[in-house]
Amino acid sequence: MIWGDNSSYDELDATPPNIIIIYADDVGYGDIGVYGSELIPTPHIDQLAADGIRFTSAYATAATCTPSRYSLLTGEYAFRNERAQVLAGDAPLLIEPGSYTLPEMLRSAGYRTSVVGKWHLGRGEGNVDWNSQIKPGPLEVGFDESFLLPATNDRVPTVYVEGHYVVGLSDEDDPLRVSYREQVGDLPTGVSHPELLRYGADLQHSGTIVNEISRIGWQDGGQSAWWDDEEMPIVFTDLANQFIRENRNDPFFLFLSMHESHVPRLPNPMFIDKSGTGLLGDTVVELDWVVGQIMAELEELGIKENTLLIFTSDNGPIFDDGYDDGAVENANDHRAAGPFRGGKYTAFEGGTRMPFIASWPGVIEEGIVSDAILSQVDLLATLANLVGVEMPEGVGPDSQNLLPVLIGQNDEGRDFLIQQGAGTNLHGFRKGDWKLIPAASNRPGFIENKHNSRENPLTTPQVTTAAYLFNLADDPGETTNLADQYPEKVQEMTELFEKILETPENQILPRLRN
Ligand code: NG6
Ligand code: CA
Repeated sequence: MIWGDNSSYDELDATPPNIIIIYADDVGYGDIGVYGSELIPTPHIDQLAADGIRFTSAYATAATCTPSRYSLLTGEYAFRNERAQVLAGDAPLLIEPGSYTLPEMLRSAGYRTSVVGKWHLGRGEGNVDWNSQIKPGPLEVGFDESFLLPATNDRVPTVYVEGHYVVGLSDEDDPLRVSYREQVGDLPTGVSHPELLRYGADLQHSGTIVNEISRIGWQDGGQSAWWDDEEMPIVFTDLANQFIRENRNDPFFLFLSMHESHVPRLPNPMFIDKSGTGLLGDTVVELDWVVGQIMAELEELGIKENTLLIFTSDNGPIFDDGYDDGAVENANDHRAAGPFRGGKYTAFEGGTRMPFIASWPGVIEEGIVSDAILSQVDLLATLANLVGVEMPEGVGPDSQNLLPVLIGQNDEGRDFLIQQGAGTNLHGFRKGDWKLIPAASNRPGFIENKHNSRENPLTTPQVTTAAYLFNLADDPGETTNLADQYPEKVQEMTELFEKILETPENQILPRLRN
């Protein structure tokens, strides 16, 4: 076996595989056919699972986007960095330039690296002028190329940024201005012109109207650069496939970070009414199409055998995240988080338990289902091992090398992991089949995702008074709180949990794994 011993591919006279991570936004465990979705057809993602391995206990580190992405790229739990929380669209870059990151690590192994799609990790140093060079950004933290929507599709600015520049700004006399404090310019907003909206929104999402949808924040000017939401999946897919084609003869890493099924949901007309569960499902069908396009490109170029393709998502699902898009009314009893409780923002399993599929024909056997526990924070150390890079001491402090697990050689995954809810104080802690939501995290935070709440989940305090303890083997839906019945278990797990809050997991684990 050539993997797992940090040998370099040169020594082994083998070609390192291309690596593609397709990262979905707010797509839940139960949104994917092979994970049990009956109302959303996802034939391509299902095929990917049939080609390779599918995990039932894979996790994002957090139940919101910015922290999960931060962990994926740095190998560090996001709660260790106070700034690693859902960022505004004009926030400065979250990852320190020069940090050790997943793309930087792969670059050191000779990979060409690209990120296409949603970023949401900030850029610049504050007070960004969108009309000139915007720096630092993805190019300063390990990517050779980038083409991105800066934050979320519900936040201004609604423009693409390629490398250091906004794409398509054409008029120097009409500069793009962006604010999260006050209205800039006098363009219609959701508040001033609700009659112009495709569908209504809460106050937070009632800023500047773009494509008949009001957004969070205000923008003015630079209209030639404003994106067309319905074209977005095609724009990203074409660019991703172009990158794949251009680099087919050399190892490449593509982080394709799609925005489906995040709000506002404006699928391309090709996908309208293609699911049995309204616009939420339609956007997942769109995402499945994207996955199919990438798979087809790999096949056509003859590089499928030598490509590790991973599909997963950044946090759990939510029906109503601020827009009246009919998601709740048309849900049709769809269980977006599958058998799990909660969803986006929550510390219950639905917040972070993700679909996670990996295919690498010839190495990963077909049709494996693994119950091993792994976290997206582990991809850094795992892929470092895969490409034969020895990581410097201290980097990726929470990242475990689970290469044998990822490629289906064994199922000795993690013993435990932290599942960060919304904010920095609400966590779940899974150890084996036990799941604790510690009393220590019963500070302001979002406990239950009601799927139709109009309270801002990031700021609305929901305080519970006691710890939750569940046994996931008997009770995957976290319905029965066993905390009173097993106080020693609560105590033991709370101690370990608190230790991890303070100490990089890599310093704790060697002892605990024995
Ligand atoms: C919240 C937004 C929500 C979504 C989320 C980020 C409000 C009331 N809600 O602040 O709509 O944009 O941020 O989602 O503003 S994430 O998937 O990128 O983390
Ligand atoms: Ca998300």
